[in-house]
Amino acid sequence: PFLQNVIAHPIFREGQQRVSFIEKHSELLEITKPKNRGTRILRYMADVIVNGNPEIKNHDPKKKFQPAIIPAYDRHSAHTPGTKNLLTELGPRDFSLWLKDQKPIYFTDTTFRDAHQSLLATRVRTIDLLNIAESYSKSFPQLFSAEIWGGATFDVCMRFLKEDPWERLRLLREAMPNVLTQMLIRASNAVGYKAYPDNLVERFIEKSWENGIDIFRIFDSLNWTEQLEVSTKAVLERTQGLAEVSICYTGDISNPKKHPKYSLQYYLDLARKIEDMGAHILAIKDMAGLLKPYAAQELITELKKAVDLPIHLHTHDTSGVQSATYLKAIEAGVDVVDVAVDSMSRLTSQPNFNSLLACLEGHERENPMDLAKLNEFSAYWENLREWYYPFESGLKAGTAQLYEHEIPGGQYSNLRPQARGLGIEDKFETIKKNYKDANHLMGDLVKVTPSSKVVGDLAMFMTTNGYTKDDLISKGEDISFPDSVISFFKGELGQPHGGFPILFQKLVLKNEKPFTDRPNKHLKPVDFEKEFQIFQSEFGSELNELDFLSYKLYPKVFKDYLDFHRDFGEVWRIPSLNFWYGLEQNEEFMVEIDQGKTILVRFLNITEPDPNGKRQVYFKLNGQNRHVEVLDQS
Ligand code: 3PY
Ligand code: ZN
Repeated sequence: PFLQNVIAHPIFREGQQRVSFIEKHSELLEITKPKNRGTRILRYMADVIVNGNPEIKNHDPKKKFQPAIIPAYDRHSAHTPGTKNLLTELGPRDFSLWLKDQKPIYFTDTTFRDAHQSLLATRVRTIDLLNIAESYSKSFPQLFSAEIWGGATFDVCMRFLKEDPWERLRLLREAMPNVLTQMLIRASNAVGYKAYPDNLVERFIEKSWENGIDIFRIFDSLNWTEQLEVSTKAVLERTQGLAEVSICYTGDISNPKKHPKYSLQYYLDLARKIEDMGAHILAIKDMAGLLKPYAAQELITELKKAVDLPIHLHTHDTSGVQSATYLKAIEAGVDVVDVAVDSMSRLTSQPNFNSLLACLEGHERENPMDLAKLNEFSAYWENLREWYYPFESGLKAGTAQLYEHEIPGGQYSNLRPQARGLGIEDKFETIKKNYKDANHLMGDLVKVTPSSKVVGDLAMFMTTNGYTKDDLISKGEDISFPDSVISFFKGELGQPHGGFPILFQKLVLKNEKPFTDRPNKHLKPVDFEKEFQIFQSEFGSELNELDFLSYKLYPKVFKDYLDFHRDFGEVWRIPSLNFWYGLEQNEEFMVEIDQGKTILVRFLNITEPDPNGKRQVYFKLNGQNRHVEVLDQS
């Protein structure tokens, strides 16, 4: 390696300096360990060929996939300046004033995050997002923002995709420098399912900004403003990004008799509190798609009177009528709406971007864009979506059943695999009914991660044990409830609007005492300096602060990810069809293992298992024969 360093050095190659060359260039002695990237990729592929990807169940090996074609763009042209450039120029406060003054309707594209979280259980991999990111941001500089991060992506990246979420963020940011990037953050629960110490959430926000996030959509799963304040303050004080603070919408303001708890007044009061916190944008986060068209008209009209903030509307099209909600909201003056490229839209995802654009042609709030080009992106996603077919939820059409169960879009697509894991997929109808009953037992909650997960856990618990709502009440004293339900009733996610239902709370907690203040107050702050040192000595000095944050948010998931990464390397670079389904005999594929450095892998053949169950998998890597030994787990 030392000789290679010398020979590769530009000065040595040009032959300009021979005397004291080595003494003057101490970097020649820095011998980096060979990375064995190719070998690790072969190791992963051999394992998938022998044992399959553990995430893929019941794959039909005869299934044919079509290529996903990246819409053409000029690689050498600069990006047209967009909203990101404007934010840099104006700063967040003036940007917010600018937005409020705009007549055209603006669009946030959620395809890179919520759409696939809601349709494909968050499984879309970085490589498939990155492949079109530059083309997309060059084609649509008029976008308000692209939602690319946060929500469930952080966890799923590490847990199932074996990717580093921070790397995803940096890569997408680099590819989309002109439009605002957006993330979803669960206030004091950050991108997790429980409360974290305040200083951890604050540091997480700061690092998210430094690594590429512009808009922080902050929500609390119980709409508890005390929780929203910590994250909002962190965005205002530690970043130059936009604090977009959310009201989570539930119930139905157009039917106050059926839903007295969540009235128009409730939402207006929340909005005023959010404005007082110093938010730059108000989001209406309709995570289940319950906001009906005429309710949206009323809500937006009244919010516009109540607060001076621009309003950003988010919904899920589970009912099938949410484009009508957008039309009414647009006519009532909403500033931005969330949409997804058409082949990734509707059902539990966002309304259809392409169709909405077409419908608004000639409208006084039209924001013209190149629809034909957008349709090319839809074609990319249409074929790509099929690659992820094992993760589809099975929902075929919009459903009014939503108004009964109120399951958020992002949770719906996950509920079926969860049920499958518990062996109760055939009871999906009962699960939905139990979800509704669990919600009522828990006091009719705002249901969004993580409160929705608690309701889902109780529904699963009822289904696996055959309990009805009445059973839980009559036999509750003798029932050990799921941990997440106990934690919820202890107040560990905060205080719900209207308080806890006391009787059921007592049945769940038995003799434990709940607390009534912010759960984060009970958590010890992170001692960053000390804990980071311990982290590095335990896991490796090459790990950085971002790894440390991933670890603090998801200790076990991070440890597993790290072990996997050490064995198999940067698997995010493997094309998705090969990552999920392996390779056919004699099939080959290319992997860019570093910028401009590509390897060519061909799968040759595989031996029968030896008496110890081991198989040899033979490849050609850049023309050279290689083989990997794998234990057959079958
Ligand atoms: C999330 O928290 O991940 C959500 O998408 C909630 O709607
Ligand atoms: Zn959503």
